Amino acid sequence: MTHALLVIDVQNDFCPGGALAVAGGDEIVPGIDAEMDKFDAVILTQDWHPAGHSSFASSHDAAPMSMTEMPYGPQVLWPDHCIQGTQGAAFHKDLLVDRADLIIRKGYNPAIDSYSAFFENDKVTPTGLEGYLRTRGIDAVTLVGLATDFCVNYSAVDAARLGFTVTVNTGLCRAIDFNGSLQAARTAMDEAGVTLA
Ligand code: VGL
Ligand code: ZN
Repeated sequence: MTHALLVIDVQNDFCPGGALAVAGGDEIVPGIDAEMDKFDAVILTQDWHPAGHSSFASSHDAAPMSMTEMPYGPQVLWPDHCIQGTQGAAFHKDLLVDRADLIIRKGYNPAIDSYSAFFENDKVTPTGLEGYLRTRGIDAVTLVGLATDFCVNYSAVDAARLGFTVTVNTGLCRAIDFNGSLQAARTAMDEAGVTLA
């Protein structure tokens, strides 16, 4: 198999001190760096929202972590995070960004959030990652990064549905774990045929 390491959203805003900090988000960075040499390709994703993005609670006069209904379905309203060009959107300083073959940005469409590295939250608008993987002959992906229950989960489930062989290295992921989201994510990944290692 030709196997890619898919490093999801290891960005300052998801690390302690960031706008949407995930507990222990920074702890996984050395372990992720150490994995890179074991794969045929290293791909990073970068959450990359314009200011005033529709997934921000501040755009709806709503409380962060409340829910809203979007044309494409229910959406968690997040604190402002990963705004294009800001330090919060930058990768953690210790992540070996120079080792990446590809950096794929997502969440740039003001009207649609994008948890998955493959499709926006409408589940139909592609990011282009599927085509990149296929044209490079990559048939297996291992996911690591942030957050287990959102962007890692959605990316892993989509990869499995697209026919890739998918592993999530849970030791190199950390979760937001809000309203049962981590348990729901584990179930969704399991049902999609994702290997949780
Ligand atoms: C993420 C919430 C909002 C993630 C991104 O990377 O898991 N979560 N944007
Ligand atoms: Zn986001």
